[in-house]
Amino acid sequence: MTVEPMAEPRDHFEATIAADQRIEPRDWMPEGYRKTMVRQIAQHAHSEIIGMQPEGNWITRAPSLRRKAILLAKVQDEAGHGLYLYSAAETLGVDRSDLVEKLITGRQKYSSIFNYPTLSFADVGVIGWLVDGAAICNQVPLCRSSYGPYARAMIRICKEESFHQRQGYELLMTMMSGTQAQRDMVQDATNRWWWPSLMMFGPPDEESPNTAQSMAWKIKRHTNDELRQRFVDMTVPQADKLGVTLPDPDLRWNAERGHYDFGAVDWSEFKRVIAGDGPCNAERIAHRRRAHEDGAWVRAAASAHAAKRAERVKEAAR
Ligand code: BYC
Repeated sequence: MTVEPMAEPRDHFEATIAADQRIEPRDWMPEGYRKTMVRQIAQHAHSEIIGMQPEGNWITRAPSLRRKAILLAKVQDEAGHGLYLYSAAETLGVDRSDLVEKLITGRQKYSSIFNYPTLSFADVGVIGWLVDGAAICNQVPLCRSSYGPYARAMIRICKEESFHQRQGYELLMTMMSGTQAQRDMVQDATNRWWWPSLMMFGPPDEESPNTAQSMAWKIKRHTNDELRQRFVDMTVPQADKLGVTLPDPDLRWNAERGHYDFGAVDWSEFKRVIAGDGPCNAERIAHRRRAHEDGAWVRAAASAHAAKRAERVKEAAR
């Protein structure tokens, strides 16, 4: 069903949202909607790019050729996700180089989760299981987000994230059937990543300034707390099957609610991390800035090539 053009662009926008149809780049949209989309897509793109670092840290030390090939492919997928997302943001009239500048000067956020260190190879498995698991929970509903280019990018991203989640779980299954030292590594990594994974969904609903408007515009389809609960419910049986303990003494099934109850997240830690004071914030940004500077010659060569080609096309048309 398509929404018929209307005399008032605002009416067309509202009717498109109400009919669960997509807003496309050529459509009129309120400035607040455009700004929210740029904010969310840019932050998401930055997260994918910064998210290459914690796992990239283990590429040269993966314990076998097979594990190295899998990890390389996964990290390359994250780069691809970043690129689709920067392209989706550009459909809103912003420039990728400005977004990158905002990231490396700390003016735009990226996910809190990537400010934690990867201390052992078990972290690679736990990131796949918990971090990609949380990402899937958060991003599958975004495939129905109201902004067309974002929703379409999300479909492919989610397919790849599902593969990432499975590779993490398979790695952990293998380690759990290994030696006691390997099982201890998995438990230690789970202890460190569990709470930061719950923080990925954002602040509690009553402290989330953007949720109400983003839900009204159908950018977000569920609140932060709804998705966090969904993630906990999905993950507890997976932890049981794996044989690891989730580090929360308050975690228990609540038959009345039909959900797991869980303990209080330390929101002061979350606030510190998103304000720039997490364990690895400075390192992540410094690394990103260095990589950006190292790539300057590639960007210069690519734009010189594009300019030359445009000149040739112009000459041929004369
Ligand atoms: N970390 O009003 P709220 C991945 C900010 S990539 C940092 O609830 P909103 C993956 C929020 O931006 C993971 N900041 O905001 C990649 C806002 O600040 P501003 C990234 C956070 O937008 C590689 C303020 O807190 N995923 O999965 O309605 C390998 C108030 O929050 C965080 C996405 O980006 C956080 N965790 O909801 C593996 C998904 N949470 O901007 C995996 C798309 C909140 O007003 N994004 N903030 O200054 C979203 O779904 C939503 O933007 C959020 C936040 C749920 C994250």
